[in-house]
Amino acid sequence: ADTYDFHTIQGKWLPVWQRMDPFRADRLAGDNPEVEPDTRERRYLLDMFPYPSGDLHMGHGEAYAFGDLLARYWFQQGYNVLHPIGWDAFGLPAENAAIRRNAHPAEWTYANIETQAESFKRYAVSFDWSRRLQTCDPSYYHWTQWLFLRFYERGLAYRKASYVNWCPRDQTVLANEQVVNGNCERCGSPVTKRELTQWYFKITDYAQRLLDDMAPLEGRWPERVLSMQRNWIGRSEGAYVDFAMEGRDEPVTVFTTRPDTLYGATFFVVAPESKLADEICAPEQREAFEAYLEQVKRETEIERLSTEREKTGVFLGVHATNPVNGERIPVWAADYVLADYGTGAVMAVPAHDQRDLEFALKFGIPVRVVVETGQPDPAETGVATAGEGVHVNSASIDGLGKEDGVRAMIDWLDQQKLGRGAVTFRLRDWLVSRQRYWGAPIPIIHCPTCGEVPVPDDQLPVELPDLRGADLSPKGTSPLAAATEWVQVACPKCGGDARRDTDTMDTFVDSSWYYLRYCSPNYQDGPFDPEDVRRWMPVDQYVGGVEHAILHLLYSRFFTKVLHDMGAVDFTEPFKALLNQGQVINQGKAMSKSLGNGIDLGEQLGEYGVDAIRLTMVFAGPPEDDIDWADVSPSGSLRFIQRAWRIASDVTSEPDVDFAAGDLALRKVTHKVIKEVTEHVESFKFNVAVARLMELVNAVRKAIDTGPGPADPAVREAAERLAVMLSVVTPYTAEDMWERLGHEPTVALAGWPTYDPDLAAADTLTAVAQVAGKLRDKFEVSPDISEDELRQLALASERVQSALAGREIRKVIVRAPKLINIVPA
Ligand code: ANZ
Ligand code: ZN
Repeated sequence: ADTYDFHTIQGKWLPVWQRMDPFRADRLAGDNPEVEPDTRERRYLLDMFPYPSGDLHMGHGEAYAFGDLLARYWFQQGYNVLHPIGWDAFGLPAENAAIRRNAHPAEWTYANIETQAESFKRYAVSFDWSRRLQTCDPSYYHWTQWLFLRFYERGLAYRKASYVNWCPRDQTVLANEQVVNGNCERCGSPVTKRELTQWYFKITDYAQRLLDDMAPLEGRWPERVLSMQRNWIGRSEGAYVDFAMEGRDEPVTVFTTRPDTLYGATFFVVAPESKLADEICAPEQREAFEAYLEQVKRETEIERLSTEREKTGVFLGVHATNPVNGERIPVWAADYVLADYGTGAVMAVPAHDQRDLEFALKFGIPVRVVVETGQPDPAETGVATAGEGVHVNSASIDGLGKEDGVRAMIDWLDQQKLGRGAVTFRLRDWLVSRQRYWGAPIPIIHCPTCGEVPVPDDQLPVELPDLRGADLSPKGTSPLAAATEWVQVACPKCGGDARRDTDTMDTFVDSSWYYLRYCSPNYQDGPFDPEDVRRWMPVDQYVGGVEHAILHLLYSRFFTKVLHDMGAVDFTEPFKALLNQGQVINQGKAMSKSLGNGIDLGEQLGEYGVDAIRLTMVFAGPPEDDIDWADVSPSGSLRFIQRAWRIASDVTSEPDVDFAAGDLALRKVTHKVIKEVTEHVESFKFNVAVARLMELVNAVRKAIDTGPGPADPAVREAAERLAVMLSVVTPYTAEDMWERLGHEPTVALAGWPTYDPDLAAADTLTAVAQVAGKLRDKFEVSPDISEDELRQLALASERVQSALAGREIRKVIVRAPKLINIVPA
């Protein structure tokens, strides 16, 4: 047919590509890759893998359009590209949906995966389908469990009882990262606290390295992500200081960033839910304390740290001794001190810490200025003075500035053995256990005699019991506990009756190593073939949403470091470069059911076709920016694609014509466009690259209609180059153009065009500079030089300057690009 119809074109090429399977990694390897390896330079492009919670949505459409553009560009460049796909298939969304629909999470999950896989194929993403994986497959979580055991052996997986974030609706524990503004990330319910024994990964051991190793990522990861990670890790320098505590043999240690303010410490605060508070509370204050504790447990962390809220607290009826002056200061419990930061206890310096000041003013505790900053008295103003100043009322450090004071005080504490310099991190250990069904079971057995016993490696995977028909709705204990036969097991050590751990792992554990599994997805002897990982890793380019800026990326970095320390990999960072795409929004707002502004990807594809939608995504703006679907024009994209396709149909020359014999003007445009598109793609300016391709389409159209005509070799050259470059954005149209131009499929591997630098060189023309109307200098300039650039150029000229001979300039007349006239006074 000679009219463009995307249905026909999609229906024609999809099966051809499926037969060809052109995007396999190591495609050029022989039957025995050890003997005949694919020796081309390798590139690993990783798209964040999807959750199978329904069909693909607009956000997927965007993210995978960008990822695929880069992957296809690399394929065209001739690299040996690894571009895999899989599913992050465990987790709450699948489980909740399954409960709602009264189906097993596995059925629901695998059905969605099939739907998404078909959609990906239709969307023409250049995946290596032979490497597909699903984290809920036993063949995958076998190795998630295996890794858990290696962490356990290294002391990096441990259990402890603690207050945890609890979602009352989902009835499950949440990691700090999953609490957003005090609410459950998934369901939005306010998060409360609960004491539970939970499994943790000791990511805090890696806090400093997670910071240090960010250096090589500068400039290759978005700065926003790096700074979010830095804040999350939250390194603080300061000191530990020991305070003697009434009724207790051991001193109590506090962490402070301002040891120099010790003389200003007029009270002492402990976190209400800390063991210490419970231990030291005097009998006559017990009742008040316990009432307060109950109140605090109902609060969220955000409320507790809020600076807006009125301070609350209760006196514990005991005193601590300030080590620098022997002063007895009252000990309070207050919710603005957190149990799991620093030591859970603080020395309070109301003059120089705002929270302490508000507390002191409310409860009538003295405020003592120890740093003279020139600001008014905090006790009067209610504003603590935190800035630079000179120490006063501080004995030996009087007269010193802040930094010297800190150093002198740490030295003194050290000598007296009353404290020491210290670094703390805001980063907490990673809570990995969940009381839910749809996750990888924790491979530990609890034996009454032997305690925690790891499941032996040869008994992995510990498969999920079927539990078909069982009630999976959240109850606060793991549904696995109901699988009695599964739970009861012989202790691997003593053979006695023992019980399996019934918790499952956080899905972030699954996604912390999937990029390694892709290197050898069928490997049976470990999570990955070390040789394959050495060939492919680290990932050259990671593409995904900024919503993973902290959690997933930090955990993956942590996993990589642990594997490095185990000697399993020889690198310490998994992802060399990161691209965060923006969101697809509609009418300026995130799409949501309640707003009714949702756009369905499937419907868009049905109306405009895959290529037009992909092009719309790419052309909308810089990839990091949000795309407002109300502002873009898929029909405009479709019209452009039709114009491009029409050009290929119009070419009348044979495929072997000599391009050099073609029309020079058109050839110049073609080569210039190749040059610019290449540069724009390399620097992720995909939208600008598309704009250049549009320019090329216009130029060829003109050449066909009013210029040298459809038989000119330059027209064929332009059309062929256009097809290849378009293939990274609009693969169906490009393939069809390629066929119309007389070539075999697939255009995807035709090879990225190169340009002739002479033809691509920008045209120049001669600009003249006059002084008082007299010609003084000439310059070769670009036709699109700006007035300002031309002015700069003229004023920098020695000839112009000597003609001016130091005279004042009265007027400058600029007629870019050709003329500038400088009129002296
Ligand atoms: C005395 C002091 C004087 C402090 C002063 C600050 C200013 P960053 O920088 O975030 O690490 N702190 C320590 N542990 C705490 C906890 N568990 N909950 C709440 N606050 C805690 O904060 C460190 C500072 O926060 C510490 O330094 C301590 O107050 C407080 F003029 O000690 B400071
Ligand atoms: Zn035992």
